[in-house]
Amino acid sequence: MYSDKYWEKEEIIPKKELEEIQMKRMRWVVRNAYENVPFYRRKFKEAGITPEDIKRKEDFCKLPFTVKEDLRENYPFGLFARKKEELVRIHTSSGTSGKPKVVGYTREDLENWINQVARCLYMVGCRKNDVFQNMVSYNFFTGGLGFHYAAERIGAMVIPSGTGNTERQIQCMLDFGTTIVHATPSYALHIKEVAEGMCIDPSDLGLRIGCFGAEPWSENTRKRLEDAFGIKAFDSYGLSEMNGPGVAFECEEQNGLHIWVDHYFIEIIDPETLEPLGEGEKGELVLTPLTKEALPLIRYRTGDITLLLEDEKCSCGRTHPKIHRILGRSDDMVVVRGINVFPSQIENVLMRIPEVGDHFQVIIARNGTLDEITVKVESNESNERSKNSLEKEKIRQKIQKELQKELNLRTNVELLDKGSLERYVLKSKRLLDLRGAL
Ligand code: DLL
Repeated sequence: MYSDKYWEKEEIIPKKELEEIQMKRMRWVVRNAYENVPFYRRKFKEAGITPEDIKRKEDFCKLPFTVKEDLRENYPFGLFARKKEELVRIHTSSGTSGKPKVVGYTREDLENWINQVARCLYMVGCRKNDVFQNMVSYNFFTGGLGFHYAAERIGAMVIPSGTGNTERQIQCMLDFGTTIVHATPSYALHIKEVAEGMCIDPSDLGLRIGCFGAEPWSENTRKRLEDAFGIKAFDSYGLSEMNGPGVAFECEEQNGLHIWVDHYFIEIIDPETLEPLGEGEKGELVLTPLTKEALPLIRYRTGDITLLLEDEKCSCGRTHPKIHRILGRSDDMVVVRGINVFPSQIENVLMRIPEVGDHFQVIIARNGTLDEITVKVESNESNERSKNSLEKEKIRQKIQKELQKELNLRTNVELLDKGSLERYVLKSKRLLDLRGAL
């Protein structure tokens, strides 16, 4: 351990030194891909470049992009730069269609990854005497083992409770003295509800810190979680193709996520023109892992929309840049009557309305030639205590008005009783686009 405040000295090295490390690693990663992955050798040839052409940072944009389809088409191990016998683990990530993406790790890759996630956990205050309850899936998903080994490395006591069986999760918190939880934000909201159903005030569970991620969530959801559990809630970002969790994480400022640029080279591009965008411009995040031996993905298009925040010195002392919380995925963004809408925008509006419960669903359908958005949203009251229909109609109209203000779009709002919508233990599915299904 480096000091009381930081897990690794690399978190605070001067920017200039960071850039030098990046350049050195970039050249290594390009060579690793070119020499060991026939797919990249072919792509480089097609682009008319060799690893020797990559000398400076500016040269990097000559390199071809890698997309999710490339992983699927080369299923299972076609993009690996190491032989199977050198790998010590694989994970998979299933999308909405086709074959899952398979990602692999050498021993060195795992070492790096564990330290990256440990960096994140240490940054938000996880220490040796903490009890860390890991409420995400351990099956194939990177979130389970990724956090598990990192919390162990710090020396915290890990409860590998996985997903589901919510009442038992709550009992574990009480019996074992959990201080830090890790879950998707939507599952955390569900835990809150189940605890209340067990007549337990979530703030009496004794939790201190929540690490939430793996799906988009909003500032207002953070507020709800922090208020209900009496915790500090931190946003955690990552993706299987870049090891898993641990790519970017909030620090105590809770104002943007530090992205570890000694391990990832980052770019933000316009997803339509593929042109690079500058600081403060919203676009698609493109990542190149700089230390991964087994799977050197070059300029990987994540599909995630964010922006690079202004390069001010963070009060936590870390020198790594920050990105805005993920606004949504480019394939989650729906264009309705010419207007771009992200489900996370809708979430942010709903979660600031006190009469609204924690769960909602967005349905897009075509009515004749016109696209319609329906927002099904639960009230914060249970069936028995429901308001009369006049009061309900007033709330419904209020929600509709707030959404219209934010989205510039009229939506149909249906106010449902608490408990009407499906609950998810891992990633929630809040957007249902029925337009293609017609
Ligand atoms: O979700 C890795 C992870 C595990 C991250 C645990 C955080 C915590 P995948 O299943 O491959 O990996 O999904 C990656 O999830 O491209 C984003 O679209 C989305 N995502 C992940 N974290 C966030 C976040 C893991 N904090 C995909 N906010 C990514 C918004 C997120 N979206």
